[in-house]
Amino acid sequence: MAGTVKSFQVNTFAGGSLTADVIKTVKVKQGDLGADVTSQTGEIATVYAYADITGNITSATFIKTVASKMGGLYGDVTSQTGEIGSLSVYGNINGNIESATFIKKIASKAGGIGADAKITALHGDLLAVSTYDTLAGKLVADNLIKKIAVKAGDITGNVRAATIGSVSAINLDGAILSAAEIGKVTLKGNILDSYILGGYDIGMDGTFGGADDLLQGGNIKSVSAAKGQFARSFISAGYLPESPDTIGLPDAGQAADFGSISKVVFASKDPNPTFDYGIFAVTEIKPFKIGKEPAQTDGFFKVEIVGG
Ligand SMILES: [Ca+2]
Repeated sequence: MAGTVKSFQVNTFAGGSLTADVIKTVKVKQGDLGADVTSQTGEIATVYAYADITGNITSATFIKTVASKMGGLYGDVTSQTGEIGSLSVYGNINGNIESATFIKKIASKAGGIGADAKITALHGDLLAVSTYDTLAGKLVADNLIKKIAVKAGDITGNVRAATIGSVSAINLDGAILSAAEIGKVTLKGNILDSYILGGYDIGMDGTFGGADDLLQGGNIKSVSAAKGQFARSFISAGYLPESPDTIGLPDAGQAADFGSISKVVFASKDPNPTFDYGIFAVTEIKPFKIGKEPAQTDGFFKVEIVGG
């Protein structure tokens, strides 16, 4: 279809495709949106489905709003030259979301982000990500990720940005947070099998390894799991610790020029550790306590200034 689709309203739109130069509004009032929605020269302003979105949404420029009232996202959402404004669904996010520039808001009211989903802001910020349940996929932004809020689940996936503002969840469990500047990380539960890396950049692939990894200086402002346990995990600034996951990476055990950690809080540490873990920084680790005891190196648990 050439030209502009101003308003396309149907009760259900289970398959096929809708393609036009510009698409203003697609509204599926009762069922799933299973069709692919594609704009070829301009934007896609609004896509709404009552239930699941299972088709792919692809805009030649930007996408303003994608919403599902009672369903999840199972297709991919791509803006090829512009931003993605708001993407909000009720259920799980299991598709990939990629913006050529920035993303303002990603939200799941009752679900989480699946392990195979990757959300990418290629040249800009990913401002706000909020979910009810676990964030298992990857979040990567070229610049800032301002806020990640997981209300009742864990973070088990990987997050990469130049700066991460605030992160909150129940547990960090098998997670990687990677940014030159990491602000405030707050857990209601535990920090298990995870990496909070201020300075070690896992790159836009959102995972350890590959040509996009880079060791540089970095800072971590605050990591708090006030009632939780810290086990088999690493809070590290300007340094890539050696661990079962980092063995074989060229920078494992290497330090950059600087790295500081301002605040760490947790209630207890791993009672049965089997490899070195802990808190590492190049420049400074502000003194902190575990329970009533000053935190210090104790067997496999390390509190260490490294490099230099
Ligand atoms: Ca990588």
